[in-house]
Amino acid sequence: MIERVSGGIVGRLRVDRVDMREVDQIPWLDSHDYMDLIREKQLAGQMDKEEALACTFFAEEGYLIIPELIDSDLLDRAWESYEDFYQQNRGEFFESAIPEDPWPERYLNTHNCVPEIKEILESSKLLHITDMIFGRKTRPFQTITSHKGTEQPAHSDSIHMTTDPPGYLTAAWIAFEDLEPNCGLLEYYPRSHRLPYLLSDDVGIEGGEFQEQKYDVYKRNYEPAVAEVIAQNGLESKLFQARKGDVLFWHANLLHGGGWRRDLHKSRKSLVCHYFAEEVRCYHDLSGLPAHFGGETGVGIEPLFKHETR
Ligand SMILES: O=C(O)CCC(=O)C(=O)O
Ligand SMILES: [Fe+2]
Repeated sequence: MIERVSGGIVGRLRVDRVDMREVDQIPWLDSHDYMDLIREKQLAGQMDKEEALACTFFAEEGYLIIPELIDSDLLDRAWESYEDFYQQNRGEFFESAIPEDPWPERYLNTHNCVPEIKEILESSKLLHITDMIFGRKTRPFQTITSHKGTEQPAHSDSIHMTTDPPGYLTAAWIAFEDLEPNCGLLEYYPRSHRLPYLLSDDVGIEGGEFQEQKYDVYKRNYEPAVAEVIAQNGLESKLFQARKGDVLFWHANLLHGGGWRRDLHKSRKSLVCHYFAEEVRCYHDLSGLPAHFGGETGVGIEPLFKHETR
């Protein structure tokens, strides 16, 4: 369990900072003295001014947006290959349960089947930023490709992709097209990464329960607990109104999800790349099992999240 000390008030969000005794364990941008550490790197010529500003923003807000980071041409090639793959393997994809929804469900680890997706996952443009965020080398873990918004309720990825020490996960969310506001944009809660991690034990999910009940117990215990954290701390969300090639990186503990798909016909072509850092333990907190690197190739993701009519 990480010990935390209260660090003050920012808006209505209480800011917790990890205890200094853990500093050599935790990601450098999570430490109390991240400002000094960033300045030291800059003075040592290991980081330019733009990178220092990006690190400061990430440390404070828990996310970072880099416009047009991925080349349009690579995105077009990757999506074309993914579409071909989808057409040839439709049986592996879950189709939407909602008749008026024209889009298939998400697909896991597409990089194992579509070389251009692997090229994006492993691109130096992304890895340069994730290395910088971790202060360590990055270990690419997983990709999720989607034609549409997920409407996934707010969560921190640390319940799904956990590290010991905590915080050594980050994700890059990449838009393959200019997005329409009604498509169910990515929704995130700035600064929520500084709140305590909420893991299975904290929400009363017992060992073995996930194996038996799968996401029923997650929905019953975890999601309401996150909703309560949001309400209690008065967290306000932002929507990622992305244009093609824009990338949003989020912190291991930043709360996020998929916004309301007001117009089911609007696509939201996107890719999420999840990254761990090297030399940390990587596991799945809900089941207690080690993270499965390179595994579960090409698995269509069952629609876990019901479409909301608001
Ligand atoms: O794309 C979204 O709407 C959310 C995806 C997400 O939460 C994830 O991949 O970790
Ligand atoms: Fe997530």
